[in-house]
Amino acid sequence: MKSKMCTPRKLLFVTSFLFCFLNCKEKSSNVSDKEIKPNIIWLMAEDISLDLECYGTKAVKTPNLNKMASEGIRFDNCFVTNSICSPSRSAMMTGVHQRIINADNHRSNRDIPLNEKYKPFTYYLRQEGYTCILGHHGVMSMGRKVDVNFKSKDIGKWDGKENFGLFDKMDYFEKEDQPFFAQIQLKATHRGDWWNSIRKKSKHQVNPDEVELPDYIADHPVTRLDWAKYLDQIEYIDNEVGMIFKELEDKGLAKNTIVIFIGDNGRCNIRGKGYLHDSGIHIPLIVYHPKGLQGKQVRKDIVSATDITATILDFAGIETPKYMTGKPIFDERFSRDYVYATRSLWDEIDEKSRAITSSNWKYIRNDKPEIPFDAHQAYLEFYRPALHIMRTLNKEDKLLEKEKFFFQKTKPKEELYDLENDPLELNNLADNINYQKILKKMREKTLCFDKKMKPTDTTYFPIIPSSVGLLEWVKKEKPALYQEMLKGVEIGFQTLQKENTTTNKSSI
Ligand SMILES: [Ca+2]
Repeated sequence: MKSKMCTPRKLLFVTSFLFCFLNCKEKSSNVSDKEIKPNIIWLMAEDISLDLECYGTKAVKTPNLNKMASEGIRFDNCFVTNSICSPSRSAMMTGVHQRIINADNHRSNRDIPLNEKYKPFTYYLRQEGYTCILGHHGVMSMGRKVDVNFKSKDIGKWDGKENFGLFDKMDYFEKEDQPFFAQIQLKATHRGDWWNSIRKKSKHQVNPDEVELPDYIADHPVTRLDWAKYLDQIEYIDNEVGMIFKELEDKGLAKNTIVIFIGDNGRCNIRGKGYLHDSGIHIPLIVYHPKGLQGKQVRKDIVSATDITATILDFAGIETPKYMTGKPIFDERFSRDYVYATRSLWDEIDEKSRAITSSNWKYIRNDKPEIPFDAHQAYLEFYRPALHIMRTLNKEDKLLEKEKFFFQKTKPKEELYDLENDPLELNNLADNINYQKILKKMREKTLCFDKKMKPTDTTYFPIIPSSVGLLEWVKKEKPALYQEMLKGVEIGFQTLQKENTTTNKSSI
């Protein structure tokens, strides 16, 4: 569906013109863009799929996001371009697919400057007079995470040669910052030792009996409780969203501030974060615009997370740089047939999978089929109770057919899913003789994207994850605790990391 409304850039022009016209008798050219450009807040929730009440999830209560969606525009088909944090965030920070800028490998190349052709999008906002703010004083851990795979600094100037600063200031947006852009991370939904304490303090603990598990996760008290805890974290971030809206009201900024809510990758669970299945790359996106765009809309068209970058520039009246792969989603000309997503290095697992999603079909090509879905990645051992429960059930031959797929010894070389009839992607049609025509088309299209998104350089220098050593240490030094983990208990990755002085870097 294409928007029939005024595009943000046109709207900005018309508003500027009217403002100028009405004031021209008093001041000739004293109209400052600063007074009329919208402020923009980008709320980025960690590791979240479409598990909000406004997307139809029953057990969870998200009144603030419901309100945002009912007064704004809810997007039902937004996808990230990589299913883990740093590559996905690198793409969003530049508006360019992360493969092109050689940022596809998690936590790599942190000392290598971007090719000079590419710039973080805050560079353009700052040129246009925007104050760029990172984080928020009231949210968990101040919401400051950036996590991009190119040389950068949180605060300072950017020229891409000597200076690599992305933002101007931290934690507070104020009237005098206008126009401002604030990027705020909502961290609670990321797996962490805080999940238990947030659940404990919650006034509405999600009832494990009420959660609806997807068919590929075994129904078990541990998997239900784990899912309920995840939804508790979503309720926590919903409160944070409410708090930010209240602050906008209190500071008299609400009428001129656009708020965008988006995820950085899918939920951290089986087939989620780290995978190219729907639950790894399909994320929530809600755009609230107090005056420029008609609310109460639901858009079903395919949107890429990099499109949000171009859209923010569009809201600020800035033309999309030609090199960007993202496109402004409220432009009348917006159209996208596919999102191309990749999975490469994540900690010690050097994967290579590529996928495209259209409105009806999903194709995944696994170039390393010998690496199983259940790759025993050290970090994930600490944070996926469902994995341990289902491994045990698998050994006992108690998994249902739909649940076994993840535990195959190898991956299929190709996967093809009919999203309309099989949204959970349970039935791989790649070997089905009736679907060879669509398979061929999707395969060829993916190869085209492989070429189109060809990296400027392919060198990468990964960080060695501390989680590998930590897991070995737990096995050796804390065997009883390790046994607890195998029963689906989260034993506290970060607490253990602090205790184990031989490791020093977090993998989150
Ligand atoms: Ca993330």
